[in-house]
Amino acid sequence: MAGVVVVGSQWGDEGKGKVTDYLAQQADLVVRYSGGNNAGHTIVYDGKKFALRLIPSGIFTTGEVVMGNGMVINPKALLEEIKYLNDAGIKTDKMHISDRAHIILPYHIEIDHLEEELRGDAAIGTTGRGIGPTYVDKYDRVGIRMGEFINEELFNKKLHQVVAFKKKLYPNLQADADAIFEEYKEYAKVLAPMVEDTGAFLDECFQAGKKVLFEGAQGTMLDIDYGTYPFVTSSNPGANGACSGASVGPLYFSDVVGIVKAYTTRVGAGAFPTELHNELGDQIREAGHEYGTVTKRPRRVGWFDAVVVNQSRRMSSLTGISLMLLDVLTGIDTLKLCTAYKLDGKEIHSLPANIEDLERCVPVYEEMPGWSEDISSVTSFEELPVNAQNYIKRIEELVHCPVIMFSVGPDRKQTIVLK
Ligand code: 2SA
Ligand code: MG
Repeated sequence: MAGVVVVGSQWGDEGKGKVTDYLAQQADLVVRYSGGNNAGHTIVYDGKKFALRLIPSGIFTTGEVVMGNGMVINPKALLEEIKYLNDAGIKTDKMHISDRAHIILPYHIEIDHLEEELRGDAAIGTTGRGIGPTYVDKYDRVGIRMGEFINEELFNKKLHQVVAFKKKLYPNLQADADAIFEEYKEYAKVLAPMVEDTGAFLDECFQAGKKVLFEGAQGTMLDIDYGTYPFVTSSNPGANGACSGASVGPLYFSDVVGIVKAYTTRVGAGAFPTELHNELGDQIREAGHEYGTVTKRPRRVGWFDAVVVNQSRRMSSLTGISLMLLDVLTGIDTLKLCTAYKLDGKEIHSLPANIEDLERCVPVYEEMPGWSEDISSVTSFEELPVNAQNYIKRIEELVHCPVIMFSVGPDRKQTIVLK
């Protein structure tokens, strides 16, 4: 089958946008299946830097994209993003939006902020885009889906019902159903022609032999089921989410590419065993421009954690790894790789379920000599300094997965394909 999935295999921001953009050259269309405008995918196209939140990064290459039912879509943000692309001369006329995707409305954003405030010290550090509350509504069966949204009468009725219901739960909620309706019904009119049963559309594409790329958002450690709960997002960013989030079966996928940084980062709160709280961490943050695409928050930085990536390999059945930002490690004398954790004196090789236990885990490190040569213009594995080659080989061994690509800079030609 011709489906390939690209998944973030740490805590997000591994460079999925770049790899998707690259792999999209061999695809006919690109599908997003989870999350919403909490994602921030950066792509350099035609020498210009673009940041996308909702629209699949493949838009630059295939032109044809699908936003699956597993996504939560803020209609206003989507229209802003469409305009942003159109103003730059990028067409968005082949966009398919699932009639089953849930929409984010102003009260979801209000509740996101309200709940983060209420959590106090236990705040998750969400992106504040209303993601969690929209997924809550989906599972609570009070969500509004795209198919209803584009039916003015249905939308009006449901919106008033839901806002009344929410106001009973959150007495301080400011949301005004009439005002939301007046504003959002106009957005619905513009989006309506793009809304359809995308599961059926994808099936037609597969039947016709088209090559489909599935673009993950966030990363597997932010998975609601298998991530570092409760410091996670409210969806399944891994390949596991591609089936339910795009309404296709597991046999549609032939390859799953895990996107992995040569080190580790995360934004938001939550345990991070290999985090660096020193100058070296600051140095890597600056060299890697490690700031949130959406929120501009500085990302927390740490050593490569093979326990995390190995767990992601297991969760998503990774068939290959794309190792990103290798150039950022240039100039560091000694590199450390975390091979296991020590918990209560015992060595463990997977993440414990309870965050309290993960917080107590002490990384077990292996050291490797670094390299000082500029690697930003290498075009093959063989051109890399031998220490960089060894670093890649050791990662392959530790996570039981071949490195099929690596990247030494933001440009398309700085992506080197190995296998
Ligand atoms: P949310 O808003 O409910 O999904 O937040 C819950 C947790 O998920 C994390 N999260 C992310 N982590 C990394 N990158 C993300 N996307 C943006 C980016 C983030 C940004 O690409 O840079 O701009 O700040 C992303 N989205 C959600 C979040 O930090 C919480 O830990
Ligand atoms: Mg990102």
